[in-house]
Amino acid sequence: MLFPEGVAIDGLSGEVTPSTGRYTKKLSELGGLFRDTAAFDKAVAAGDPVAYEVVDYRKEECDIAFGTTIMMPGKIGDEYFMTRGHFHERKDCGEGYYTQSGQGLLLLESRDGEVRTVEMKPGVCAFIPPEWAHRSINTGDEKLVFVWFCATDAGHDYGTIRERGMRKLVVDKGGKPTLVDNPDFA
Ligand code: PAN
Ligand code: ZN
Repeated sequence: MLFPEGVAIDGLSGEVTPSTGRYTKKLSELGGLFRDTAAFDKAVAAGDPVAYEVVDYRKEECDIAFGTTIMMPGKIGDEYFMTRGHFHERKDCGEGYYTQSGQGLLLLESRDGEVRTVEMKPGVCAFIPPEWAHRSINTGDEKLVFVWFCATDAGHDYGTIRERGMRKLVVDKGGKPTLVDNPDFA
């Protein structure tokens, strides 16, 4: 039987207490994500920093799960540190992203090619509808921390975005995050 409990979420560190799992993505695990491969190789060789960390609170016997994503600031070439991005496997599963600290941009793309962005800033909860791929981008100089919540069995389809990329990129143009076409979009 599951029992209720209060879960503390620290809005600055993203720590979840108690948590049920976590993983860390180092830059070297994100090969192919950034266009500037020379800058990528250089950053990996110079220490392979952590790009982001995900902490979760999930019980397989329950339909909802939540947790945090903690994204480090950084850039590879003119692209900011970003998550891999994915569709959910279950076609009826959306998600919410509630930003607690930092600044970012959520890049979304529907199955039929619509592109939208939602600003990620403290106090804003982004609504991610089902069948929209979503990628978070830390456009600020500090950690970007957000709480996510979705169905426990939503599932992650990473392959689609890994293979063909997203239609748009967010690049630093003169210090401003700017949405541009992805020349490599297949
Ligand atoms: C989030 C993401 C998390 C990391 O929990 O999984 O921010 O991003 P990637 O999974 O794209 O690497 C979520 O959207 N879960 O469904
Ligand atoms: Zn998701």
